[in-house]
Amino acid sequence: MVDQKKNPSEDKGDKKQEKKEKKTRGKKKKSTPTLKLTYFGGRGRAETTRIMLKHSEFPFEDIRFPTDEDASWKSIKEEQPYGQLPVLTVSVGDENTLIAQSHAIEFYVAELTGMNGGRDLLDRTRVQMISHGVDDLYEDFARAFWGDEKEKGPKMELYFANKFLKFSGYMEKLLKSNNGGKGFFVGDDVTLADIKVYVAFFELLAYRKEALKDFPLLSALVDRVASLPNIAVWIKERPQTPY
Ligand SMILES: N[C@@H](CCC(=O)N[C@@H](CS)C(=O)NCC(=O)O)C(=O)O
Repeated sequence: MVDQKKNPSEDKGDKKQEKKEKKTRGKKKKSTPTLKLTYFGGRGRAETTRIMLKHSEFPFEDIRFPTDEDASWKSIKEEQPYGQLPVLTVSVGDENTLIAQSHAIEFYVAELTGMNGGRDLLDRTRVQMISHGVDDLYEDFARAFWGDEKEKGPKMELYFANKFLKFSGYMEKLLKSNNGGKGFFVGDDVTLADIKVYVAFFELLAYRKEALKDFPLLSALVDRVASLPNIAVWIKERPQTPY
């Protein structure tokens, strides 16, 4: 090909193109959000999000107030969307957006990190179905755990003999329906659904070690999630807290 000299208008065109590319490059950089996750000392309602971020190596600030009695927490409480934590501060350029409600935060981070079940709408919906199922499985446990100390024992017995067994049975079956239960809940990769299952069962097993003895697939899934390299590191290094 002949190497032709550029005429001045071509030169201008090149410069315009260069400018445009610079602008776009700038924008692309700006649109990667910076994240700050604010919560209290424990795992609680922030841990699913923390684990997804750790697994995906997405950097974030992990801000923790020691308790909800903390004076610094109280001083910013009313600035939060619902006066509660967790809150995820998403910063893009100079703009900060506060996202409250743990489920909304989990959804956003799952989308951001590609842990939402991929492009298929049905798979993404199944991720939501499993995640909401975990909430159903866990809520009575949490109520008993945080409730009246005197009623805790009998309430837990009732819970583990009924709702826990029923829901773990459903979960085991759902897990089995994907790749025979040897992988994850949805598709071929770990998603928000598996992380939620892991987080809930971590707490349940801390209370009752043998809880999953009749649910071998679920039990293996919990171990599988805990063994994913970045998650294994996080479990080891995260603050050791009672809940
Ligand atoms: N539905 C909300 C509940 C949030 C919530 O109950 N947060 C508690 C801590 S787990 C809280 O902020 N308590 C302190 C306060 O209300 O001052 C969510 O899932 O994020």
